[in-house]
Amino acid sequence: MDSHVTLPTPPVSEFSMPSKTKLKITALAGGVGASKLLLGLYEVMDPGLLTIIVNTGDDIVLHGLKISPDLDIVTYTLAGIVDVSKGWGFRRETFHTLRRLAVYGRPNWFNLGDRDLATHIHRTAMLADGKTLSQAADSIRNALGVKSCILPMTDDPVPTLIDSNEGSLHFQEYLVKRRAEPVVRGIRFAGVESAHPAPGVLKAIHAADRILVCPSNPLISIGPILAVPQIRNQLRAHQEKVFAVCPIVGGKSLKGPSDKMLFHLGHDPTALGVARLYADFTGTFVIDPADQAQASTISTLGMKVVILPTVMKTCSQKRKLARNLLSL
Ligand code: FO1
Repeated sequence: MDSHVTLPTPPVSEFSMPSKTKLKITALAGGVGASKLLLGLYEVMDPGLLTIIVNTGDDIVLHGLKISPDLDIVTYTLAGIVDVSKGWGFRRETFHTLRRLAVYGRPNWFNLGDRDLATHIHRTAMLADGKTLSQAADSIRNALGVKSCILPMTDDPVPTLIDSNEGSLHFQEYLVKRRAEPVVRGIRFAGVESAHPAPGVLKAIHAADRILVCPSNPLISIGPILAVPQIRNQLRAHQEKVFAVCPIVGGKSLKGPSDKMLFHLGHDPTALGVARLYADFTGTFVIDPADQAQASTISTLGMKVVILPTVMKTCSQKRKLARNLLSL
């Protein structure tokens, strides 16, 4: 076994650590997969010390409204109002407005609930008043009582476009309207070359005691964040503080179509395949015990490897992974 590989640690018990840690944490996040770990962190640490940099490549304008799914998923999850079974939208949501919109012939493949629409109307109105996406995100998280700082990766529009066997599709068209069925041939983040990191993003990376890359899709959730100029370099400059949690376990995605996308784009749909994508800016790569056999190969990429249970089905598993990551 390579000296860089850390064997499975004894699980941190609910009682073996102080309940709150004073580490300043900055997390890079997509939507549903990331929110599981973020909720664990929110519950075991001082939430005021947590800053989350969120993917906005999934953002889309529908019915004239600016929708920011990953920002909202993270915010609703930490506010305790998310529909836990779906991982997005409000719990006990209704869809009367969407049905009325369909009467006017408007597309209704993207399920915007009645309560959720208030968020999009508020954000769109703020943008129309000359405010930024960051200011809108801050207003929403404050109003919903979320104590952590939630930052979009950029205030500039950077829509993720999927080049597929069915042509170029907006990411939400690919994922929701076409149910991730098209074969992915390429991914683009339109306009990313001229995008700027949102205010506070580079500082949050610099000032953090630890940077966590959540178990999100490396190509279309973490990928857009890394593609914003300066962010990847800033992470490289703080590589020893970067801990990435692998979103692939036993060759399968924890959530969504990551495995399929990795495969179609010529990457290994394995922990090692993800490790290769992160090796230039990650100090420690966290894999599940199911992938222990890949640990020594991953460590040859120059990262430390830590083996921890990363599957989070229950609240206790979310808190346990969060505690384990804070205690490394
Ligand atoms: N995901 C779906 O699979 N179907 C939907 O109709 C849908 C609507 C939706 C509305 C608001 C929102 O914030 C998220 C929504 N999502 C929906 C989730 C979203 O498409 C993706 O999971 C993320 O963009 C990927 O993180």
